[in-house]
Amino acid sequence: MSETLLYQLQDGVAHLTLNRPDKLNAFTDPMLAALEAALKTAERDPEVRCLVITGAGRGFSAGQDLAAVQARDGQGGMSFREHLEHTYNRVISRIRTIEKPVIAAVNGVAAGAGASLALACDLRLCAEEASFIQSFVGVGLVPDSGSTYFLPRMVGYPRAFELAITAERLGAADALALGMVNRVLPRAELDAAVAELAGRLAQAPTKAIGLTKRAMNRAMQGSLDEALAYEAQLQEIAGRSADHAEGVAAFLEKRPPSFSGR
Ligand code: T3D
Repeated sequence: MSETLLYQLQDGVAHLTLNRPDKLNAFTDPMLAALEAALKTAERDPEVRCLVITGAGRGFSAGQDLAAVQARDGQGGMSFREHLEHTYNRVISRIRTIEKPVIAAVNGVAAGAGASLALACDLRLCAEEASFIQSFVGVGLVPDSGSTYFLPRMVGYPRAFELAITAERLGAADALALGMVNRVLPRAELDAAVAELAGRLAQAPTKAIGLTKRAMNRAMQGSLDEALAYEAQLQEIAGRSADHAEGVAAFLEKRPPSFSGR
């Protein structure tokens, strides 16, 4: 897809690899544009039933490339607001609205917007060496790319605020204890664990999973009554899917289901 963002589709799983390993996969504008395009491709391709985002080398992503920020400022480039709206916000919104599961395979440090990207994914599997840093304050910025939204919801306001204003480096084990990540594995076992989970999700009823994601996204924002009503509305759609019929038939026929994603 691009030099800085690798895209590979295999057995129903789209693998998106941030690829600037010498800079810990810090984001440049071309990389963010490629990431947005890759997410769009994966969303539209019915063959894709699960996505995995990871980083090449020893880092997941060190967030915004700070040399690029300096260059942009020096050249009187986009304002911060314009920049976020044209790049990060589009990527994060796409991850939240794509109705397919998105796994972050956090292979190393995830800092600044790199941490936000990981938090925006549906599931996080981490290497023991992985860590999360809300680095923004270190460069005089506020958390962006969704961190103010995701972090307090995951760990509660007091800890989220503390992490944001101290830029404390949170190791994988502590992130697990706080409920920020799903699993922590030795680095040598991470790829196999991600492949096993992604492979399983790529065989699962994609429509039901996508609608579950939509419902939970909405429930995080609204009241219980709204959540109950919206669940009922989405169940109407899921209930009419081929995978629902297949799941019921397989259960009654005492055989494993073969889901098609329709
Ligand atoms: O523009 C907007 O729209 C605003 C958006 C902002 C979003 C943000 O993400 S703001 C936060 C930006 N990120 C940071 O402040 C993190 C900066 N990096 C670090 O603090 C450290 O690199 C880490 C703690 C993440 C890792 O430390 P360490 O010791 O493992 O690695 P290192 O030696 O610092 O980095 C390795 C290389 O990557 C090094 O390059 P070199 O010297 O070998 O050529 C380093 O300069 C480079 N690198 C790391 N992070 C960035 C980076 N280069 C550019 N930008 C970076 N963010």
